[in-house]
Amino acid sequence: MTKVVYAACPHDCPDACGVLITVEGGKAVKIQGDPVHPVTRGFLCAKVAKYLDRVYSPDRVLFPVRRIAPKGQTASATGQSRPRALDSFERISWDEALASISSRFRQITAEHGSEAILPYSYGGTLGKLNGSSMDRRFFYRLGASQLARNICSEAGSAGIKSVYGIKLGTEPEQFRHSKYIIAWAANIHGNNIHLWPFIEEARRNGAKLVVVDPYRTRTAACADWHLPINPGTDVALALGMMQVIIRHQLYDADYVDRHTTGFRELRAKVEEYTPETVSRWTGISPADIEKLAREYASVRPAAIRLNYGVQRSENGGMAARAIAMLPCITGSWKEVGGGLQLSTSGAYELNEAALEHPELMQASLGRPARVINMVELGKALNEVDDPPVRALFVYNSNPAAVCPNHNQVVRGLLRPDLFTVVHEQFFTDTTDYADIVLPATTFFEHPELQTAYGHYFLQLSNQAIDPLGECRSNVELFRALAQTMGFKEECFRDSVEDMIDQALDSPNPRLTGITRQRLQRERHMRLNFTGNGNASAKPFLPFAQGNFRTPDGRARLYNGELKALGLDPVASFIPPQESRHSQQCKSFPLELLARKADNFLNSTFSNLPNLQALEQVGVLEMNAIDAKTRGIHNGDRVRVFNSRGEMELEAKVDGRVPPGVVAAKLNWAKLTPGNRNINVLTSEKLSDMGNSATFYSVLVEVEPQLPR
Ligand SMILES: Nc1nc2c(c(=O)[nH]1)N[C@H]1C(S)=C(S)[C@@H](COP(=O)(O)OP(=O)(O)OC[C@H]3O[C@@H](n4cnc5c(=O)[nH]c(N)nc54)[C@H](O)[C@@H]3O)O[C@H]1N2
Ligand SMILES: Nc1nc2c(c(=O)[nH]1)N[C@H]1C(S)=C(S)[C@@H](COP(=O)(O)OP(=O)(O)OC[C@H]3O[C@@H](n4cnc5c(=O)[nH]c(N)nc54)[C@H](O)[C@@H]3O)O[C@H]1N2
Ligand SMILES: [Mo]
Repeated sequence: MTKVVYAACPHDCPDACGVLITVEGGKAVKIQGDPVHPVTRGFLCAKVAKYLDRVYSPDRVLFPVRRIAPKGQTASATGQSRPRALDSFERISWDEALASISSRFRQITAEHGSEAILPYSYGGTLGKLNGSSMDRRFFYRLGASQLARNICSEAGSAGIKSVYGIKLGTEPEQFRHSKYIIAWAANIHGNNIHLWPFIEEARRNGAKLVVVDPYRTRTAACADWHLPINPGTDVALALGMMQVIIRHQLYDADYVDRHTTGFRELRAKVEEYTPETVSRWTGISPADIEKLAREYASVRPAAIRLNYGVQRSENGGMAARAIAMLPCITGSWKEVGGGLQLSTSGAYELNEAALEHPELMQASLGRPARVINMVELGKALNEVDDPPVRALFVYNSNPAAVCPNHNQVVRGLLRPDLFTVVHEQFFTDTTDYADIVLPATTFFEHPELQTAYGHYFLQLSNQAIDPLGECRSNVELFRALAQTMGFKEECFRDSVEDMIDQALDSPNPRLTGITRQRLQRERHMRLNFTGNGNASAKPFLPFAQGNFRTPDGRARLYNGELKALGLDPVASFIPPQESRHSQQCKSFPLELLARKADNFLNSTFSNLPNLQALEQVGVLEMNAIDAKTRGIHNGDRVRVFNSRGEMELEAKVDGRVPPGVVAAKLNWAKLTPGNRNINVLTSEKLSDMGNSATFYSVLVEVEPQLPR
């Protein structure tokens, strides 16, 4: 029996692909991109194209286990994580696992209160059900601490919303009509590959592609123009561009007049951001700033693909804010192929309250539980005392790899009095510190409702195969745990179908006509932008007629609310403390980009041999000038360090980074030579807006490592 099952890739990527899984005799034998999906267009990224190797990997966690050895790292750099990881555990049944978790939770609640329990989850799956439904109900009902999920995008979200009031942007399909495209901190080839064919189509029709990124990504290498900007200086560049645009009267006075507020204040503000001044901060010549601004404002239509790289910086909120103003002053929102995309996620507005039941927290605790920012896990585990965190429940995340200030995180995870449960598909860096590990399904093994943050389709993902071993989905796990804890509320018995219906039951007019039954038949459905039940293929131009989600419907070039945060209500450039522009750079003069790998997804996929073969790990990319002044040659072992940590890497002098900048990749710590990952160097410092992580504001020094 052969069947083809329609599913949607739930990984943390803007593309949210439609996939077809061929199943023979209960086993998945083939995966391909859905040729009918207007954004997937029949192809998959290198990672998901090889997904059968992930699902059927011999390293999967297949049954619950309990720790029988001291906590700590279990694998060597040779990459064999599973056999040694399993040595530290013994197999137990699901019933035993659930019973011991609930008895520990009851005991901790009795001794310290329920807020001593902390859930920890992020982007393992972005599926609405397995990402944020039954799990949230469970932890609200328990009265656990709340987690501020700010490790990725909150600075950019706050920046964009401070201007538009909502996260909407240009549809990927419209980029084919652009004549000028700026990929701003957007590694399209690596992180958003399904946008690339639209850009290629635009270029065949004469469009120019400009990349603003300190690092020479594959995208930058094939662009028409690469501007390697100094990290953390994008606010200055955007304000400088607006200075040029306003000075040359290249702005759209009619659009500005009708659809924005604060242009007068903006005009006054940008006066000080002359190309000469901006050049000193950004490292981009005054002539290039002038040229970029003039071309952007006069070649029509012009689109900006802004991505989250720009906001992993101390001033990341302000950066997103300043860049978001550009299409508002040029009026580029009016044109098909114009505008800007950071994220499309604001369009869905599913019924989150019905999925998550936040009122359960009030019922059990009588007040909102305290909030712990996931970026500050190290601090939470080592310093918080009111009450201390005594239990950590990790799912959809690998904090021992992805969290900043890794050494501090590991110190916390090693605490013998911390009870740690990890629900996972693999024995990751984090399971090395778990008391109990529970086996999780992949998206082949459970049904799901899928949104996106890089397009406007909603998808229903079907289950293709039975769960492997004793794997359970997040939904099933938290449903079972709620029963074991004796939670009686009806919502803990909801089925997947119930929850999909609840999610779709929302007043959002863009969901008009979209039902579970139709999604089942049609696989993917574009959100309904006409407001009636009839889907239309017309381009969606979110702000062509204004319609910003602000109190007066106008884009806020001046936003008084920013004053409460101590920020400039228009925008202004404040150099990051960890940058070449600060005092700290006397001791640690190099700016580190602790980047993602093109062939991994954050730390996911980094344990799979077929993807490891595509990525060189354990290297520090350096500019020839910085290498030479330190007596370092290509291939030398080097020590990279700052006040938080150090690691040994191999120097790679490859022309990808400008002087003053070094770069390295995120990877599992236990699979990195030296057993440490790049987050030993990153900091828990939060961004200016949104309290987000600052992975790209990091100073380090590098020295040759003498052979031992
Ligand atoms: N293959 C792959 N795809 C992914 C991911 C992955 O790990 N691998 N991760 C997924 C996730 S979680 C996310 S959030 C998205 C993120 O997608 P992106 O936002 O594209 O994420 P980053 O790779 O963090 O940053 C993009 C680029 O910003 C550059 N950059 C760093 N600092 C600055 C700066 O100060 N100014 C400017 N102009 N550029 C800067 C970096 O060098 C990088 O090339 O991608 C998703 N897709
Ligand atoms: N140095 C540095 N650090 C970074 C970044 C960076 O650019 N540089 N990027 C940051 C960003 S943007 C992000 S979004 C975060 C990402 O942080 P995380 O969301 O923690 O990302 P992953 O490393 O992908 O880990 C997700 C884990 O979830 C598991 N998983 C997948 N599906 C399921 C499921 O259905 N159920 C359960 N229970 N588990 C599942 C996977 O096996 C994987 O181990 O990392 C951040 N950390
Ligand atoms: Mo992310």
